[in-house]
Amino acid sequence: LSLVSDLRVAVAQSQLQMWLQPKLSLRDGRPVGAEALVRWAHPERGMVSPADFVPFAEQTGYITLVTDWMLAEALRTLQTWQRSHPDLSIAVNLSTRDLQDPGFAPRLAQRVAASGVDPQRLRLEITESGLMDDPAKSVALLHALRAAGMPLSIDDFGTGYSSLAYLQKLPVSELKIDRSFVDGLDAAPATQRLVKAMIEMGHGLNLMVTAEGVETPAERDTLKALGCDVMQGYLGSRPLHGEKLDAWLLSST
Ligand code: G
Ligand code: G
Ligand code: MN
Ligand code: NA
Repeated sequence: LSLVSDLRVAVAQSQLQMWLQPKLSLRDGRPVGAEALVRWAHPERGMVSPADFVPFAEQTGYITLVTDWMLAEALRTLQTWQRSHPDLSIAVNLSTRDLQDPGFAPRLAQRVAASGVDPQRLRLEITESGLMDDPAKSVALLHALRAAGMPLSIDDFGTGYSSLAYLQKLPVSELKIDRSFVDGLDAAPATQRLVKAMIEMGHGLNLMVTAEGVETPAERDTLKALGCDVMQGYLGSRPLHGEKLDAWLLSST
C-alpha cells in the first residue's frame, strides 16, 4: 500500500495530528486526562484514521516514527498545560515495536527530563495482546519505563490472553476495559457480571479501572454502579483537536 511509503514523508512534513479524547472520573464527572489518538491529514486522501494505517505501520516498523512523533507532541502539549491544567495527564499508545527496542525506555526518560514535564503526567498505554507477544521482554521494558516515573496502562483489556500471574508482575496502574464489553452493557446482565469481576480484579491489584467506548448515559450509570473509576467514550467527548480542544480545556478548569 502506497500509504505506508508515504508515512515517512507524513512525519517529515507534519501531516500527523494528535487528537485528544477526554477521560472523566465516574465519581464526579471531572476530567482526569486524555488519550492521544493519531490522525493523518493526507494531502490527497483527506483525514486517514489510524485503523487504516497503524496495522501497516506496525508491520513495516514505521510505527516507531509515529510513536516518537506522538510522544514529542504530548510532551509539548503538557508543557503548555503546566500552568492552566497541571492535573491533566496525556496517555500515548505504544506499539509492540516500541517494546522490542531496548533503547526505547532510556531515550524516552531522557526526553521527558529535558522537557521539564513531570513524568507522572505522561501515561503510556500498551494493549494486552501486545504485551503477550514477548511477555518477558515486555515486563523488563515496562519496569524501566515505570522506574523513569511514567504511569502505565493495559489497553483493550479482556481481549488478550494474559494470565493473572503475569498481570500481577506488571508495574501498571490502570486497566482499560475494552469497549466490546461496554457496548449495550446496561441491557446485558451476563456481561455486567463479567465486567464486575474485571473491576474487582483490577481493584484487587490496586489498579484504577477505566471503561472505553462509553456512548450512553445508561452504560455510564451501569459502570458507575459496578464500581468503575473512569470513563472514556463518545458520551463524554469525541476525540478533540484545534478549537474544539481549546473550548473543552477552557470549560474544564
Ligand atoms: O482513533 P481511532 O479509534 O480511529 O483509533 C483506531 C485504533 O488506532 C485504536 O485501536 C487506537 O488504539 C490506535 N491508535 C490511535 N492512535 C495511535 C497511536 O498514536 N499509536 C498507536 N500505536 N496506535 C494508535
Ligand atoms: O484501542 P484504543 O482504545 O486506543 O482506541 C481508541 C479508539 O476508540 C479511538 O480511535 C476512538 O476514536 C474510538 N472511540 C472512542 N470513543 C468511542 C466510543 O464511544 N465508541 C466507539 N465505537 N469508538 C470510540
Ligand atoms: Mn488506547
Ligand atoms: Na482500547
